[in-house]
Amino acid sequence: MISPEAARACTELSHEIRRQVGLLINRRGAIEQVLVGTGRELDLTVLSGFRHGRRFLRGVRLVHTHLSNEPLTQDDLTDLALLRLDLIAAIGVDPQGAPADLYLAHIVPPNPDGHAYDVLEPRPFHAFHLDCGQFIDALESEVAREIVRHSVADRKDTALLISASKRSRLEQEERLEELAELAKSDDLEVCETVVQRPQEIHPKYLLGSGKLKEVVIKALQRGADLLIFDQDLTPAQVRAIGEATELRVIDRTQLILDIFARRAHSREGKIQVELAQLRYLLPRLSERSTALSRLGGGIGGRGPGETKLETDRRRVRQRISHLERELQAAARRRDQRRALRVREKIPIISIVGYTNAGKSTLLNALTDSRVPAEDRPFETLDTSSRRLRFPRNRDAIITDTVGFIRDLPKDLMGAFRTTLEELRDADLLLHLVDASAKTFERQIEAVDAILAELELEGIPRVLVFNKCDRLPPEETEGLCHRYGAVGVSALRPETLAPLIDVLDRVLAARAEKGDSTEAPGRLIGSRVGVS
Ligand SMILES: Nc1nc2c(ncn2[C@@H]2O[C@H](COP(=O)(O)OP(=O)(O)OP(=O)(O)O)[C@@H](O)[C@H]2O)c(=O)[nH]1
Ligand SMILES: [Mg+2]
Repeated sequence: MISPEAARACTELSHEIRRQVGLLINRRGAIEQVLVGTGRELDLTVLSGFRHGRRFLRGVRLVHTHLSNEPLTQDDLTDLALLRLDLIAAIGVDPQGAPADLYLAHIVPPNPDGHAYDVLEPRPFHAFHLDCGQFIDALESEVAREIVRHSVADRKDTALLISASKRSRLEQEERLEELAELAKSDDLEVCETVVQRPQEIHPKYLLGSGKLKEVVIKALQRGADLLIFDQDLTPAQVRAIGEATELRVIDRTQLILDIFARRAHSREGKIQVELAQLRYLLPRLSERSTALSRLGGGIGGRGPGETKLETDRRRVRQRISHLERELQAAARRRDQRRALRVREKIPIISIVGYTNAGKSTLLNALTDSRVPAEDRPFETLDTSSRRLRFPRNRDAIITDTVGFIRDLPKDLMGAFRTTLEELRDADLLLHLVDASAKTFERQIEAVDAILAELELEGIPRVLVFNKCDRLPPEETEGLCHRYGAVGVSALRPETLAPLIDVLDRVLAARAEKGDSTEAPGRLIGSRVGVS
């Protein structure tokens, strides 16, 4: 650990000055730093200069004195885990200033019980013998093995979810549940959630620094490599939190962008997602470049980094305008299709609703189609249109489109504007709600808000509760009554008749108003026999 002479020198000095004395010792056994603290603690901020490099443990151990021969404190253990020290030891000081007991703790590899460290039984200093070099080498390889085993076993990134906001705890927890769904949908493992409701939001880290420590320790215990914040982070916050925790940091917007990038299949969908990603990236590039330009250097005071970032930014902007032009071209093609439909006077029903409400399932049930439907958010990004047969030679087109979510990221909303604007063509909006969702009321509000933002309030709307098979019939009835809505289960075609009836009546009324020569038809889903 340390030689009896060195230990004695420390305890005597401590005894004399009534302060803790600490030694940071590297793997070769050399003393890197001597620290002097208060009577109760040491300030370890100097350690932020020591990087881990590729190793898991930091490569230095801390041996320090405890004036009243007291055991390791919670702060000591927090420092151990947070700074990933090779180990931490306290040598108690006896009343004469000589070494008394030795207290030792070390980090343990990620484990199912979620223990971050192991605290050994205290022993008299002189009775304690440990070959530190060997011990730390063994520990390091064990940790490395466990980490590799973890990552090979599931191959998934593990995320820790965080919410720091002034909203109520309940609301934060609801939002974290949604965030967890999003994370799973992005193929991430969620190991833990952390909620903070601070008086004041910490401008640099969002979380208070105590909470941030807790986060790092939890991440360590559970083998998390990614932090996902429910709140939007500024580029500076992402950087600061990343540096303080040495973990990857993203926010909800970035997570949603990532899901969209995975799911975009059509050419237009891909363009829209790439646009959103570039728009998200652009301010972050400039933020990095100011940081780099401060580092300065280079001829004429312009660092090479900045020049590169200038080029990066220019390239990003060029790509953005290129993609925007492509989108406009696609929009023109769509306008032509629209003109055709208007000439044919085919009414359009658009299914809108919160993501995962069952929109694609309903489209499939009504038209006997095979649009992919999956129990995860943002399964659908591309608009699908299908024909619904009316009797007396009348048709309707029914469309299914990208789902909504609360606080839809601005960049996404912008990029998906063309898709969303297609909703303007609708003669009827079918607002589908997952009645079994705990937060369905807030989901309705979120959808209404987005429809208002898209200025679609003028289009007749039918509210439909889906997944009613999951509720007792009385509850469905009560809900429908309260909201003036129709209840269905898209998985059970036999429940769709009342909905078809309502759609029929609304469209018929609209047809009469718009074109009185046309007889109101009865809308029939091809799969659902309506007598
Ligand atoms: N129990 C039950 N599950 C349903 C019902 N309708 C849809 N689901 C399920 O809900 C999940 C989501 O359905 P989707 O049709 O993909 O939902 P969506 O609204 O299109 O979702 P996004 O495209 O991701 O926005 C799927 O697992 C469906 O099987 C229903 O009436 N009852
Ligand atoms: Mg869908």
